[in-house]
Amino acid sequence: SDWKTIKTYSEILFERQGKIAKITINRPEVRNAFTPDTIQEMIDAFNYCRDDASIGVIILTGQGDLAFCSGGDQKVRGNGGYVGKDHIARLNVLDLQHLIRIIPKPVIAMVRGWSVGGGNILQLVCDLTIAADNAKFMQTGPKVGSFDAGYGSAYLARVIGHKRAKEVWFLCHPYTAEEAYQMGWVNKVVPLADVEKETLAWCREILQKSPTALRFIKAAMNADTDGLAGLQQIAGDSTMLFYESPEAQEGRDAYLQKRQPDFDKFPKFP
Ligand code: 1HA
Repeated sequence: SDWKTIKTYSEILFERQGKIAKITINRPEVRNAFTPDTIQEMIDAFNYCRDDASIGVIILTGQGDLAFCSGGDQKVRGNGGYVGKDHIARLNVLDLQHLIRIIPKPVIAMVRGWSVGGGNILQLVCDLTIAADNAKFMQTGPKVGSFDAGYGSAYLARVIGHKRAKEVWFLCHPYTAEEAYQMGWVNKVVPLADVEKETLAWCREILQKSPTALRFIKAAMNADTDGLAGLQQIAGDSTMLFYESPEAQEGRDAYLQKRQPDFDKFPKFP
């Protein structure tokens, strides 16, 4: 394929193809269950994508056809969270959910096979989801003694509706790709063999669009959902644009030159 490795990790793959980055959970022997180290590597890779101005869209996926991700690795589940190399019990997938939400570039989940538990919430918080026709979606928390009462519940209810979200969590049934599509849980279902081709086509269309426009649309939808934290994000984007203007630069320059700023020359639009 045309993918080139950006950086080598032990539990994920991190590749790019032009302006498209791809982060792949690479633990297929456990259906791509994640440990705190898997998550830490994903956080590192997403931060790389955030900083690299030449990356415009990010694909999140799992290795192989059997699973996108089966959630937290129950073999390393300790008593206060999941335990990685540093022996600290963590729920750091929550930090990753937040990072996927605030990263100002579209993130697309490409789902083959099982999308389960905390893995299914990663799929949920991605901006878009392209599912293979073999995809299956399921929450298991109430069966295995866990729950995600944050994005996993309240945001799920926004996406698929309250009745459906309660059903998903109370019954822990699996849902097919087609059922997920009917619920508005995923954007498109395609044959397994075509899922990467279709995801790349969506990426290429997105890359033709204004990155600032996309950034504000994502931030606005976050602001509506995330309250003050979402407002902070869209406010930060406004500050970023303002810093590029002569009006803001006059304020900075006047301060540095120890003179009064002259803001009169700037228009006061209606
Ligand atoms: O809820 C949270 C959080 C909440 C708040 C804050 C942070 C959170 C972080 C995480 C989570 C969670 O993710 S809780 C939910 C944890 N995940 C599960 O309960 C899913 C468990 N797995 C399954 O239900 C099934 O394996 C499967 C539907 C994904 C796939 O079934 P399949 O195709 O029949 O394969 P299976 O034979 O079951 O699995 C293949 C191998 O992968 C098995 O290992 P083996 O017997 O060959 O040694 C299986 O044990 C392993 N495996 C699969 N999923 C996991 C796993 N091992 C550890 N952890 C897993 N999640």
